[in-house]
Amino acid sequence: MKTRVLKHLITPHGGELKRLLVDDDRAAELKTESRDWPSWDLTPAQAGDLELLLSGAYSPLSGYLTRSDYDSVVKSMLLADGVLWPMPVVLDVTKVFAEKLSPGMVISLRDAEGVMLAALHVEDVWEPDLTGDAKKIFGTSSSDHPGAAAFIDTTRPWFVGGRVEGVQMPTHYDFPSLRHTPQEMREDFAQLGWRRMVAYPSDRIMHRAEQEFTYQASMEAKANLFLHPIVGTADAGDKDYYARIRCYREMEKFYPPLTTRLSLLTAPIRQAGPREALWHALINKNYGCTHMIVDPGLTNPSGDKAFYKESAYAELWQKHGDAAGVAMIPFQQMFYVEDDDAFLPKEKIAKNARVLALSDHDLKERLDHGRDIPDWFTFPEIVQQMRHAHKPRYEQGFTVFFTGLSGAGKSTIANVLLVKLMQLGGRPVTLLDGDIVRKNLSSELGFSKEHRDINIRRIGFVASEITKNGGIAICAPIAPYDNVRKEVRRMVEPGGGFVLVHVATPLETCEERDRKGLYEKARAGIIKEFTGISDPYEPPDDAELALDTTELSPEEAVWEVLMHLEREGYIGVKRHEVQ
Ligand code: PPS
Repeated sequence: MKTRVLKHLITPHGGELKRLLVDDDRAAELKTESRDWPSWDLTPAQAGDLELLLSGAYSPLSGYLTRSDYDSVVKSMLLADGVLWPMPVVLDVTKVFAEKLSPGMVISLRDAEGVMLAALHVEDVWEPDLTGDAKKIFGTSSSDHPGAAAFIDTTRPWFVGGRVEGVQMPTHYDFPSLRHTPQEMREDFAQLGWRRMVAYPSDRIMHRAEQEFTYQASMEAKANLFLHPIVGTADAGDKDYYARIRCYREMEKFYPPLTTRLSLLTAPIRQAGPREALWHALINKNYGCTHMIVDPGLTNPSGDKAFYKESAYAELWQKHGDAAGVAMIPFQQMFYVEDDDAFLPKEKIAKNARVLALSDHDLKERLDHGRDIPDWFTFPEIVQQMRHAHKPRYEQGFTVFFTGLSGAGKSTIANVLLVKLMQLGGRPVTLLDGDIVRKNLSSELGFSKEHRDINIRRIGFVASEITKNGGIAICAPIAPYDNVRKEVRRMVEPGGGFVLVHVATPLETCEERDRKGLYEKARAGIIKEFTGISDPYEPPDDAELALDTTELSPEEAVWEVLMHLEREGYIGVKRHEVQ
C-alpha cells in the first residue's frame, strides 16, 4: 500500500534510495569483526556526512567516493558513470592513519564516544592536491574564500574511498522530533497526499520577509513547502544554535495549517556556490522535493566579496537542471511597504512608496541594547527566542582583559575596577590577576613563549566560561603575544563582550618604579626571559582602550574603562526603566 502511494513522489536521484544501514544480524557480525580493524573517530562534520550517507540523503552514493569518482566530481560534477553529483563526499584522514591502510581492508567508523557507526570497505587511499582541487570546486584557492581556505587548511591530507555498511545512525539528543530520514519524510508526504514540494534550505533565522516569500513561492508552484534548514551539529553551550532551531519551530506555526513541514538537515555548509546549491537540490530530491528555492546567500561566502554571481546559479541549472530533475526557484528579496502593509519584491514597489528595512547590523544593535524590534519585521515569538539567546548587553557577561608590562599598573587598575563593578552590582565579578593565576591555575608554568601561551589560554578559557554564563571576568596578565590574545578574544566573544585594555605605561616608567625589584634582577641577568628586557612584548593593534598610568591615577584609568563599558551598553541604566 505504502509503495503504491510513494510511487507518486519524485524518484530519488539515481533511481532508488540507497540506505546503507544493514540489518541487526549483519550489524552484530560487523561489530564482532571490527575488533581487528583500524578505527577512525569521526569529527562532527564527518559524522554529519556519514549520517546523510546512511540515511540515503546522498543517494545514489553507496559510500565515500573512490578516486576516479572523486576526480570526475571535482572536474565535471559527474560521478565516473556519468550521473550528476556536484560535491565530493570523502573521508579525510591523517597521513599516519592512511599509512596503515590498503585496498581490501575495513575500517570501523566511530562517533566521539567511540560507538561504532559504520564499516568502510577501503577501495582507494590517496593524497589529493587540495589546492588544485579547491580551484576546481570553489573556483579559487584564495585564502579570502572561507570555503576554499577551510578545504585547503583544515581537510586532512589523505582521502579514503569505498563502500559503507551502516551499523547505526549517529545519535542526536537535541530536537529528535525534527530529524527525519528521506524515507520517513517521503512516507510523511505520501500520507499527507503531497506530490509537489518546494524545499527551502537555509541557515539563518527566518523573519516575515522570508516567510512571505517562501509561502508565495510555494503557492505559485502549486506545491507544499518543506522547510529544510541546514543546522550543522550542536556544540554544547552554543546558544545561537538552539535559538535558531527554536525559531524555525516557531516559524512553522505561521504558515497555514497543513501547508508546510519542517525537518533539520545535519550537513556542513561548504560555501561552494552554485555547485553546492545543485547538490542541495539532489539531497532535497531524495527527500521527495520537486522544487528548491535557491538563495545564493546560503552557499556564497558573505562579506564584501561575493564570489559567485547570482546569474551563475541559473546558468548551472540550465546546464544540469534536467539531470537534477528539481526546478529552481530563485530567492527574491522582499521589502516591507508601509502603505500597503505588505512585503513586495523590488519591481512591484510603487515609486514613492515608503519602504521599511532593518539590516542585520540594525537588528543586532537593537538586540544588544534591548530596543524594540518592530512587528512588521518579525513575529513576537521569534523575537522572544532571539532575545533568549541574545540578551541585551546590560545583561550579557563580559571580559575586561588588561595587557601590559610588569609594573605597568594592571593589577592596581584591575583591583579598582573590581571594586567599582561590585559596587554597581548585578553581575558576579571574578578577578584573574596574573600573580593569582600563576599561584593557582598555572603553578607549574615558567616564562617561555610556550608556557606563557598556555597560561593565557587557561585564563581565556576561564574568562570565556564566566562570560558565557553572564558574569564579569577581569584578567590582568602580561599576555605579551598578540596571537594568543586574539585567540582569547575569539574564545570569549561568542558568549559576550570582550574589551582589551592596553596598559601602555612605557618601559622606562615601569623600570623606574620597579616595585618588586624584578627589573633590577632582570638587568643583572638573575631573572631570565623578562618581558621588556630579555623577552618580547608585542603591543596590541586591536585594543579597545590604551591607558598610560604615567598620566592617569588608578581611579582615572578605571573611569575610562567604565565609560567605555557604558558607551558599549554593558553597564548603565536599563533603558526601559527610565522611559
Ligand atoms: S604572562 O607572560 O602573561 O604569562 O605573565 P603573567 O602570568 O602575567 O606573570 C607575570 C608576573 O610574573 C612575574 N615574573 C615575570 N614576568 C615577566 N617575565 C618574567 N620572566 C617573569 N618572572 C616572574 C612578575 O611579577 C609578573 O607580575 P606583574 O604583576 O606583571 O608585575
